[in-house]
Amino acid sequence: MTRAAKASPLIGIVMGSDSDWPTLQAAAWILGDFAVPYEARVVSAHRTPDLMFEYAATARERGLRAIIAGAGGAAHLPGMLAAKTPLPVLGVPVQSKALAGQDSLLSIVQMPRGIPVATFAIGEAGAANAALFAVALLAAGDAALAARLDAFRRTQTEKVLAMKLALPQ
Ligand code: RP5
Repeated sequence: MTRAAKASPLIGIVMGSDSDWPTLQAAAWILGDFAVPYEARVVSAHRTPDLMFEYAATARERGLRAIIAGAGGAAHLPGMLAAKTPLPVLGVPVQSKALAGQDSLLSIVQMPRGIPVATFAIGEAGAANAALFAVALLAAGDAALAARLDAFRRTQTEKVLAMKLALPQ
């Protein structure tokens, strides 16, 4: 376990099944890189509804500042967590087998007015971006973290500027 995963967590990463972990791991890697303490747990809206309620209802008092929630199929987890916590919930649609994650995306994004869920792209890119969004939320009150986010973005820019294309001979 990384140092960021051991310290008192600021970000909760939850998912409906361990089969979602290969996707949600992309969020954990980013938070680890930024040294943001997080926890990662399986909490299913459909199969452990009481645990889901308890997780959401106690998240703020446990010190979490945001929850990244990933699920696939009829993906109620992010919306139901948001219904039970005032913390920002960042929803990650996991790519499902039947509908390639379109079902997950639409289930998460179409929240009725009043209970928002910030919805990210399907799959690993969405998980990574949800973590970067969480970093940005925390960075608003943490100058050192803001500097790390600036550095990350500078590095990304430099990598793109250095890209060379092999032209056909
Ligand atoms: C959802 O059902 C999970 O989020 C997962 O994406 C999907 C399939 O779950 P498993 O059958 O792999 O456990 O609740």
